[in-house]
Amino acid sequence: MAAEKQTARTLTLICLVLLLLRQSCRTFAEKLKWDENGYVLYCPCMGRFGNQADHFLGSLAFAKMLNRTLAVPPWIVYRHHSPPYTNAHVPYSEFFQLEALSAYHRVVSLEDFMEKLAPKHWPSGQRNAYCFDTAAQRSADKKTCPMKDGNPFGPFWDYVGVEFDRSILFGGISFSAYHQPQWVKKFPPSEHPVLALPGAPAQFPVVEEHVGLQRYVVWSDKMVKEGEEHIATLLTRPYVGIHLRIGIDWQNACKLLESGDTGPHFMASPQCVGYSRQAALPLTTTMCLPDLAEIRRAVKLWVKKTSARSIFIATDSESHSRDIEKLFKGKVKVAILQPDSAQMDLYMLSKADHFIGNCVSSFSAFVKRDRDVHGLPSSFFGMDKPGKVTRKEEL
Ligand code: GFB
Repeated sequence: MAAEKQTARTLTLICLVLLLLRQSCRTFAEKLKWDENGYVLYCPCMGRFGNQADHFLGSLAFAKMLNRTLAVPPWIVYRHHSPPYTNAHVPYSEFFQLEALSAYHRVVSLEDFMEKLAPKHWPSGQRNAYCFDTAAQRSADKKTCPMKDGNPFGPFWDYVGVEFDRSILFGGISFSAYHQPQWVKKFPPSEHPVLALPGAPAQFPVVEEHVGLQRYVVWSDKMVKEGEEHIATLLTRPYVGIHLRIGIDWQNACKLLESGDTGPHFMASPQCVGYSRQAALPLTTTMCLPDLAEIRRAVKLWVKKTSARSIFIATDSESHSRDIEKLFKGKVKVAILQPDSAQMDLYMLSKADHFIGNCVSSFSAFVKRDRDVHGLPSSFFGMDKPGKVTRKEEL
């Protein structure tokens, strides 16, 4: 009897493995099959990681809206200050699972698209660029899309070996859902199979309705493994993660706030002041550029509230780790990583028991969205309860 049960169990296991194998073979084959509904290609040519991630969510939504497969671009990493000084193009799957995006919409990596599909279906000589007519105005003949003009545009398309043959201009339409019918009518996939755009077909910061797409951005196994090792070595739970965006470029950016010309929203600030321009909460200089007093206040508050036993500091410049250590008289461990890739700092912040971010920074915004997906709590410097206070309550 026991032997029969064992055989049945083994058979079930074999069947499951075969089923899984068949499934993954099918997914692989599907990935390589040409999609007659067409493709969206774009360069994540604005800003660094946080900006690119915001744009990515909007672009994913845009591809779904047009029912075209999204060719997921690599992340552009700028190495202005370290050799070889040229941009690195890091495949999406280095940091995140490409397959996880498929739960929302059809995707293929841009690298796979170029290597496996483009030679047959989008060959040299047939590579159209699509751009707003206003963008083409900058070219000598005023009719050419500026696809490869300057950095990061040129190096990006060179990375995937693309030269453009012809430009197709458009105007009077935006990337929002309102213009979906116009896109479909103007560019049917039968005549325009590949919509290659100079920038992301999306807004910055990400619009409210696309914030939730973050759930499909899932850390790669490699990031999880390395990240968990760092957490185990450096920290003791519960830990508070803080993002100090205080470097010189940021100090300059925050100065713009003082002029009052920024309006109710400034960079990623809708994440804490609210998406409605009319009802936006005031954005203070402390929220943009917290001074040491504010950093100490917020850290003290949340360490106490969460009974944290350690603190993780991610920073673009100074860590203030000594000052923070002193606050707790050595009773709370303070750790910094200074990783080779900024994404490892993002991972560490994403997994903290509490996160204190910078409301204006899209780097912090990535962490906040990721935590929201997993129901983890976050606050911001200068704003302990984001989203809890409405304009009405405040008045
Ligand atoms: O990510 P990001 O677009 O966020 O750009 P913001 C900031 C970049 O600075 C990150 C580095 O992608 C990282 O490379 N950085 C910032 C950090 N904070 C940290 C950190 O805690 N750890 C590590 N390892 N690296 C915008 C820019 O930045 O700021 C715009 O995208 C513009 O181009 C504007 O410069 C002023 O939204 O904070």
